[in-house]
Amino acid sequence: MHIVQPGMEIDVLKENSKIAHENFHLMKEHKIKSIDFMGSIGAGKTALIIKIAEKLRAKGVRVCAIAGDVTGVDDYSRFEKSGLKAFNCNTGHECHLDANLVKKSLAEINMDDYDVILIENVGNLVCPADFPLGTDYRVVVISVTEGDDMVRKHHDIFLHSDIAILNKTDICDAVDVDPKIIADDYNKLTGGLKNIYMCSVRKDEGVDEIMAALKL
Ligand SMILES: Nc1nc2c(ncn2[C@@H]2O[C@H](COP(=O)(O)OP(=O)(O)O)[C@@H](O)[C@H]2O)c(=O)[nH]1
Ligand SMILES: [Mg+2]
Repeated sequence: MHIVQPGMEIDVLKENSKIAHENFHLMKEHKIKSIDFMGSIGAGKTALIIKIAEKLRAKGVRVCAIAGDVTGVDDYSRFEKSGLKAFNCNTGHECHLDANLVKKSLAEINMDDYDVILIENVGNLVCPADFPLGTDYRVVVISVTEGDDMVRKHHDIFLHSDIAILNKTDICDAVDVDPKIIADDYNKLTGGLKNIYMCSVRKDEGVDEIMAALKL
């Protein structure tokens, strides 16, 4: 059983927030832009980061990735295989990255070598919401294969992120999901103040618009 002492949760979040500010300022000192990609398992976070990195490299932007996973080197290896320099960051038991883990990864990175750091968070639509990492933007990635109720079921992560991405629109028909339902839920939840982007990483549709929204 997991017991949180009164006040302890607040302290953890306060400490995370303090370190996130330090991470932010450290990256700014080195003129680095950074994005936190949160989202469900299998939504396409790794695929999207690889695609964005390819497009950045084609423009001469120097980019690396931090691969956040509970265990293993799968995403790290995919990044490296694609030609994207990566740093592996296993959380061990935790269901999210936190600012301190990212601080440790930043210490491994020669920051003067990069303009952009793309961070893949642990696949989870609940836990990462409360733990900002100190990035410029927080993004949540979902896909049509998860059904049309993700926004209705997971308010916090959509409210705590700057934009949402609905990936795999190439297979909407196959999974019988209407992306308009998801977009309507998102607009209702956010009062139309934020944008949800339709995207197919596989077909390279919508990725340029996402990059523009993230000022990449
Ligand atoms: N059909 C389709 N499949 C995709 C797309 N993007 C990713 N995938 C596939 O979805 C699976 C999970 O992708 P991955 O990037 O590992 O998701 P992650 O767990 O969020 O990092 C892989 O088999 C990808 O090839 C897409 O736009 N369309
Ligand atoms: Mg992944």
